[in-house]
Amino acid sequence: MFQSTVVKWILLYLVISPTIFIICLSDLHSNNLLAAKRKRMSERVRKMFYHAYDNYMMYAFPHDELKPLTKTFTDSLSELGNLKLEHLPQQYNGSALTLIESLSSLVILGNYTEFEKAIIWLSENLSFDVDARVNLFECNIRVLGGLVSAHILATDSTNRLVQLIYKNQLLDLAEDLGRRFLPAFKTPTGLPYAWINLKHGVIVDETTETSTSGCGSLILEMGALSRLTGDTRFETAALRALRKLWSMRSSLNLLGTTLDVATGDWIEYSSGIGAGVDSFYEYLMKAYVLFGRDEIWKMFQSAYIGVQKYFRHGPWYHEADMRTGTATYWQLTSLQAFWPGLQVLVGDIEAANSSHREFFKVWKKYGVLPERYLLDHQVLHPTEKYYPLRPELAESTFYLYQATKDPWYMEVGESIMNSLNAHTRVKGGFASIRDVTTMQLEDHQHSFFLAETCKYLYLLFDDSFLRNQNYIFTTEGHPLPVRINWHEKLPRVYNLSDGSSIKTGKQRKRSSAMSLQICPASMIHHEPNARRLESACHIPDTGADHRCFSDDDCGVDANTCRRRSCSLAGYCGLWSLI
Ligand code: DMJ
Repeated sequence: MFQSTVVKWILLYLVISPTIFIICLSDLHSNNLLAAKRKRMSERVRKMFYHAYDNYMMYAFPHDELKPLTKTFTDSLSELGNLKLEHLPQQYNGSALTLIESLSSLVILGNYTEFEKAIIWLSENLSFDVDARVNLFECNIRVLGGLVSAHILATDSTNRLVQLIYKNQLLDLAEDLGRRFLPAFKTPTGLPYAWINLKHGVIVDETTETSTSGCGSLILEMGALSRLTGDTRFETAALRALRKLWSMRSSLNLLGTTLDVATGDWIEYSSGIGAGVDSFYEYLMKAYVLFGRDEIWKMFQSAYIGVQKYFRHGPWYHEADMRTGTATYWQLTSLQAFWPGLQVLVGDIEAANSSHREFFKVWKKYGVLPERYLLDHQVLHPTEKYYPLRPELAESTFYLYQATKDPWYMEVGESIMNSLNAHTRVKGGFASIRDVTTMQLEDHQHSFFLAETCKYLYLLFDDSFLRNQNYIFTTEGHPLPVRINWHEKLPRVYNLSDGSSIKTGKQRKRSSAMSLQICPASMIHHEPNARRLESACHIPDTGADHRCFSDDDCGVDANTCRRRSCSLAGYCGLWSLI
């Protein structure tokens, strides 16, 4: 009896062990295949970046942006925010905008030689004492953000710079620019003018109209500048504007799209998560991650709930009147595609995934994402049929891949890359698309193609840059490290015993800002019986439309690990905080 049991076990062992071995081998094999694919894909993105960069350097530098069809340039800094570039000034000859926007991407690609060369050139040649009327928001996210981020990357502990004895030249330039911004905030409300002349300040009879994103998305760059220089005026001005803006919200915690900085009155009451508002939400969440202010976290929570409650319809987001919450425009705008990425930071992974899928379907339908798409009729907007090489879908794809490690997102990235190469790549760089129905091109390579589109695609396939440091990315894709000494109050996950930095020496973990700050949930969605792996801190999304019915559906908050509850509107959250 005993002997026959032993024989059975031995036989079982002989059958099972090779099977396990084969399974392990095939796992290993598919992991290797995946790694090889990631490598191949990242090399393809690298080539795309350099095709755009080299052509800019050849035909446009030191002007602002490349015109890839005619192989010439445009000094667009003074017209950013106006895609038509109608009123370019005569006496302005560019600020090497695309080079500034490329700095952090060069570091992420590991090209420190070019990074250093660019720093030397900018240190010796860049001046903001120019008679150019610039859009404060655009100049802040592209130029100030580009310089501040590059300064940090030039001075962190990685010793990237070899030849140069770096003496904070980029920070000096950033500080000079920041000072030129300050007159814009001298309004009765503290809300900044949308436009400022870099040499002369606010011009006479300047328009007092601005947008919510225009005055509510300055805190990351100006806050970082204050932390780096010790001059608190930048952060104070940006924070004051943000507080004022927030005080103008409706009882539904909604904001409008445009407003008057002199009176603090709303001009356009309809708003959504796209153009004119988008980065306002993004900066609340990211400012909390970067500076750890509870005040901003509370603003974000209320604002986020407002969005989910009044703008969301299944996976889509329409616009609504801030006073009543009544739906106004049923339109997808391509800028909205950043939202799933933000939701990953929040921890709403399933909601992020469902919206991302819809955006990608529209991308597939047209080959790229049109600027505006009418949701109620599922057709293109009659005039806004363009695609100016925007990054938002790639950005969300990167965040979702980081959160889930689902290889499906790599397929999305590959498909985005294929479309860009098929439709927008020309001999002289990458051109925007004027009309997605004809794929007729526009002679403009926007600087955000290098700052964001290529960067997010690259990070999707090669995230080694994120391994040893937690970063948040500004709305223009410039990384800012999450530092303990910038934090008013650290979320518990950051509180390490040595107190010297977020992660040092042996305590270093292979995780990013978002996986520490937010719940690292992973799931495999494309299978019929989706398998879900959740961390202890995950916020479960409930039901097909992500709404909860009872507190039990809500799980635990990713930041505090406190139990969440179900709101009257059916959303999970830390409601006692609000
Ligand atoms: C970028 O300049 C920034 O992402 C901004 O917030 C809005 N979108 C453009 C690119 O589409």
